Amino acid sequence: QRIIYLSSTSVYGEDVAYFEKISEIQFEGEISNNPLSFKYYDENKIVLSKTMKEHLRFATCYWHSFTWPGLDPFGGPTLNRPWMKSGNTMEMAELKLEEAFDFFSKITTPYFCFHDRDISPEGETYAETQKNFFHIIDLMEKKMSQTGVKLLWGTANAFSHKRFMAGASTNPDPEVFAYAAAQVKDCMNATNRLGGENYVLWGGREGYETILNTNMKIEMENLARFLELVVNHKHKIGFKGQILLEPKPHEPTKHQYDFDSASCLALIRKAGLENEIKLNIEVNHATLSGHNFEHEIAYAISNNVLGSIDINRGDTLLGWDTDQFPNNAHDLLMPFYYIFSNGGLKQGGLNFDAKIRRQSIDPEDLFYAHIGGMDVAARVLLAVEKMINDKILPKYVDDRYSNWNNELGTFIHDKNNDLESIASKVINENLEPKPKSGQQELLENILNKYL
Ligand code: XUL
Ligand code: CO
Repeated sequence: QRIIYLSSTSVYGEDVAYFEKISEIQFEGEISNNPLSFKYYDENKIVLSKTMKEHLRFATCYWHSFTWPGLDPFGGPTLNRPWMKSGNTMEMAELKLEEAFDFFSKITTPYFCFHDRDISPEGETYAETQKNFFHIIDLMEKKMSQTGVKLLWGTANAFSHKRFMAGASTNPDPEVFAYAAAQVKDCMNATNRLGGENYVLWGGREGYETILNTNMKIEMENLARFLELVVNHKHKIGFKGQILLEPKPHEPTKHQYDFDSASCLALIRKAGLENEIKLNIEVNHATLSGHNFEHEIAYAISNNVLGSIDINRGDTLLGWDTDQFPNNAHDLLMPFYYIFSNGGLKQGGLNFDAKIRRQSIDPEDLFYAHIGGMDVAARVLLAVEKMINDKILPKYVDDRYSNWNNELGTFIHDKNNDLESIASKVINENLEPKPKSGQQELLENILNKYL
């Protein structure tokens, strides 16, 4: 009943199902030369009093790994996969589900993530689209209980179809808003049924191309209204997961209202939902916004809105969202230090919102990509454990701010005091601040020791 895959490479000379020749990936340690093994990710290893599996909460994503066919703006599909052979049909959706769960089980990410349109095709009408979707959700529910793979989050794709070309909730046409609302309602219900731990909203086209045709006030009010509807629905259906907003500065639209963590928090506050919505922060979106990942993480943690992570990597020489698998330990060290010294990922996780390169056309390539990402994250977690136990960084930082616990700091924070009483202290006490070294180079040298 499975469609047979004829591989392009010599390894696959015979007819096989796509991942048939690959078995479950095992931890073999640094000494192993087997490229299909983990060198650092040992899911049962205890780090900072939990297992690696419990800390890192990896998820494989459905879209880049099973739906994207290897397109770029100049060329067509390169990934010759059996579930893409005869178009976007229900038969193909069922095969895709089969192969995706085979992969999830073999790569051993405990979670996965999906968009509604990744798992099932659109029909002629929304009613038909909905029927397709819930048919696959029924099968997915069975697959999840057979394999034990869990859902980190679901989300709706309200950006690919041409009806969304001018946005979803920020569209000038309320019919498009209603259409997106219908999709999000169904996808939230499905996520709830599957025991999803979060529900993500990525704006996609919630922005604009030119102010010439745009009423920004209406668009932003409608976006806030959408967030309110989502939160109300969450409570109505008793969904226990977190609602997360995912920042991205541009691409596809030029200006996005959800530009970065700070702009997303402003939107959440505009809707009065600061106790209801957190953030799903993506590495490559952080760098596209002109920040780095650690800034976005630190901003979210400082404002108590860190929800989950889309883990990937950009390319410093290319100015777009390359969504590569993470493999640079240095880039992850401070973000992970911040996350794991502040309580960890909790209900969130590390979702591989990452794709293999167009030329990576063999079944093994998807494994190498995930293995590399899981190993680098595990390696950084081990380094972070040492950093936390050594307590060197907090010593410097705490010392730098320690005067805020003294008399002047307390005086400034005391609401009974005002600008005049603070200013008069400068004259009466003859205050003359003494500059102190920020010690950046010293701290950078300390950090290097952990890699
Ligand atoms: C797009 C992106 C999305 C979201 C979910 O750049 O990151 O895949 O994560 O819609
Ligand atoms: Co993402």
